[in-house]
Amino acid sequence: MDLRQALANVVGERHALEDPELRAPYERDWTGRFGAPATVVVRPANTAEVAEVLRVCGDLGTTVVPQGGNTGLVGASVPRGGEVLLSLARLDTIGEVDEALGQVTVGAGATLAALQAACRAAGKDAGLDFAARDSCTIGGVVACDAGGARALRLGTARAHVVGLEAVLADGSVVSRLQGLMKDNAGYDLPALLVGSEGTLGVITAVRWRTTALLGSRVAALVPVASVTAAAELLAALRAEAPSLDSCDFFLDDGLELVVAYQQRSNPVRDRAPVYVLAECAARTDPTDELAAALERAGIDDALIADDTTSREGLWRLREGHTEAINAAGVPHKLDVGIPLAQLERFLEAVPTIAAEAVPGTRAILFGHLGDGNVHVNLLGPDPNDERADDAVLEFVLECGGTISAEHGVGIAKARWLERARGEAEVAAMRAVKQALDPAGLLNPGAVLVEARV
Ligand code: 2HG
Ligand code: ZN
Repeated sequence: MDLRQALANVVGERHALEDPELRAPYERDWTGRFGAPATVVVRPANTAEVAEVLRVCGDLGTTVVPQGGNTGLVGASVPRGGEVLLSLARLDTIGEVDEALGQVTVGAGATLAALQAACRAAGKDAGLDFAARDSCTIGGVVACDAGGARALRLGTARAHVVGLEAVLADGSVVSRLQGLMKDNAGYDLPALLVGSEGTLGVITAVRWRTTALLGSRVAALVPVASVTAAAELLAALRAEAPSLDSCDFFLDDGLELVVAYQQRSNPVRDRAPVYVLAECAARTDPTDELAAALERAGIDDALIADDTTSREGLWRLREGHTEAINAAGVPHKLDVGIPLAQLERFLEAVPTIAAEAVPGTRAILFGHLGDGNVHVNLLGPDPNDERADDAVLEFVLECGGTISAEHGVGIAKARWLERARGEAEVAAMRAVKQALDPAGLLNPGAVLVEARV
């Protein structure tokens, strides 16, 4: 029996897609930089079908790329060519929120926005948020340990995972969905699977820890003269505003690009090299806390937004960067983490470093100030020309930073993992991969280059 038919027998004819037109949306990533044809796209309906799909692929020796909402930015969730593309989109059920425990079981294919809505309906908060909320799915969010703006207060996806269910490469199912907060019996397999980018197992469901719903929010967009001034503002916010929920930044050229793309008038009158977008959230109005922090930092020209519409208007300036950049070309995306003390040096040097590596390269820099998480977007180099990426990543390591903060390593940065983590750590990672996926079935080439399995 051929592969497609064997898979169709598991998931049903309608959910084993061979037609190139039907496969196409699963085969190219959001930026347009990564992707290749899959042999077949399979859309199982539940964990048992996922397990059977992996067994069939194992028997026939076919590699598998798991995919959630296809919003990944490092090429980890689209085919490299010839794999089975395993879409988790149909595993989208969200259980009832257990109000006493503050937990909910959510299928890998449920979107972050759907989880947020379910939590809100139960008087809770999902505690995680970022621009891809309407398309990204919880399995992918956990598989790459996504972060977003609120990570500064509530942590990355990892902090919200009480337990999870996953199918391992041999088709066996491991499950910790009971929601036991204290359960240290044996190795913490769920923790190992968080951030493993589909290379160690396929996450099918997550037991999610909700947070308190803080109904009162206020945001401030603050133009500042330098990154040093931005860091001083961050310190003042931390000192004066325990309600600080997020603290992002962008630069003036990014603002111009976004405003032009969104065809709106620039709401910022006092132009500056750097803009900080800070938001406070509390049960009672946090405006006074925010005002006290701004005063302590000597700021009197902030744009304050204390209603939902104006807050969303400010956030569109920050979150709109990704779409505006995509409209300008196929970006090389380097999601990196930089120690705050090195941030000024980093942001100043990167445009020159990138342009020296590939003349004409344009660098657009923005991100999450509170975490030192910088999204370096490079426009200009061909999709396969990695000279500018390499030069920037080299500088990241020189600054004592990390090559991946919240998007994952994927295939985009796998080459860099050993430089970043060192030989011993990568050898241990290979040993884990070898133990859990000895045939190298799952997401080959992601995280570990040529995993010698
Ligand atoms: C964000 O913070 C996302 O908006 C995407 O992590 C970043 O487009 C990017 O580089
Ligand atoms: Zn981000």
